[in-house]
Amino acid sequence: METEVIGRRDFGGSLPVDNVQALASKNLGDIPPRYIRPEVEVSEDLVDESLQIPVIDMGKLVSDQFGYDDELAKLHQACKEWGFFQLINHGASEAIEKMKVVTEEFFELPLEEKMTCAQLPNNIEGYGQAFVVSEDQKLDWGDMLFLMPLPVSHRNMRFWPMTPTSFRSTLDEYSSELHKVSISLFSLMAKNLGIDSEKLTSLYEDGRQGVRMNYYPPCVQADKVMGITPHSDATGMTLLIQVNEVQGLQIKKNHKWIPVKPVPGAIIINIGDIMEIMSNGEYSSIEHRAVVNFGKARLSIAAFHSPNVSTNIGPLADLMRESGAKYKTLSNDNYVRLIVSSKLDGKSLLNHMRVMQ
Ligand SMILES: O=C(O)CCC(=O)C(=O)O
Repeated sequence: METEVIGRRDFGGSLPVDNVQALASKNLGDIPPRYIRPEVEVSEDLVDESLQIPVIDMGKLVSDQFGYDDELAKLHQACKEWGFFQLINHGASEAIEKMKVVTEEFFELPLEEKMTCAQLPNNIEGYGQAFVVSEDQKLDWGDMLFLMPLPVSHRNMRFWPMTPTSFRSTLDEYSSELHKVSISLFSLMAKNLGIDSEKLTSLYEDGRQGVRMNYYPPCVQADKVMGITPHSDATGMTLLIQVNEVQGLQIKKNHKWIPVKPVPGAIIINIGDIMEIMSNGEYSSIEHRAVVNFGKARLSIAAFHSPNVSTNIGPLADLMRESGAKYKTLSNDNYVRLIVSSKLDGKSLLNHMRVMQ
């Protein structure tokens, strides 16, 4: 059931499940069957290490720079053909480095301390897991802390850690720096799509931002578990940071899983379902997953950017004149409700939104 809390809406939550970091620390020989994913072994053969996602240089995308036109075209290509790219020279490095430190410090706290930020029933924010909708669903080998820093007026400080002491101010700065990067990218994408930049950026200026900090503990059966189930992001655009040196992100291309090798200092950007819908299919949101390491914990931080709460989710009018609408339009509330009530399952959410032609 939905509840309204000082202008902020709670759209439902996830069923409570065991803490994976605590489970991993017991060093069990065999892990509980709910985490065993037969499909991981099958898909091992389908990993292709030969390709890498494009790298886009934001330094060249400041107008009138030498190389601007070529880089803009490269960005368009990356959004159409990959839905994923790494962004360098983005100007947010300082905030990112600080955020990495407080995120690691938070997950190193004793469980009781982390649990002061635990999720509550019917709420997606806090420390716990997301997208668990039934008691027999297979589980991911990871814990998360999910917070919604934007809009500022909707922040629920109840879930924001007080330890480490700089966590809150660091997340505040991180949130605003990454929001700025996202707006610059939306503006460039609008240009590439042939629409007035304002028409896209105005939807995101006071939009929603969710930050999901992921902790994937090491696992003795790492080849049989999944850190995060294959999914595309239901939001507009995601800015992802790998916190430590342990790799694990894989994206699907040509029916194969491509491991992403993060460029030091880069932000990994991906197009979300909302951007695929708004661009009327010109850009693609891409299925991705995170695999787990045998010996080391992996940490990542995903910042999801969505339009403001009054924006309906559907193709932009300027982009459906020629081909008609390839996706339905839903109110923002109904779209969010659809996300929260679904389990992660590839691009299944987008399939609900497609108009059969
Ligand atoms: O950990 C990663 O690299 C991916 C995280 C992710 O896909 C998510 O948080 O939605």
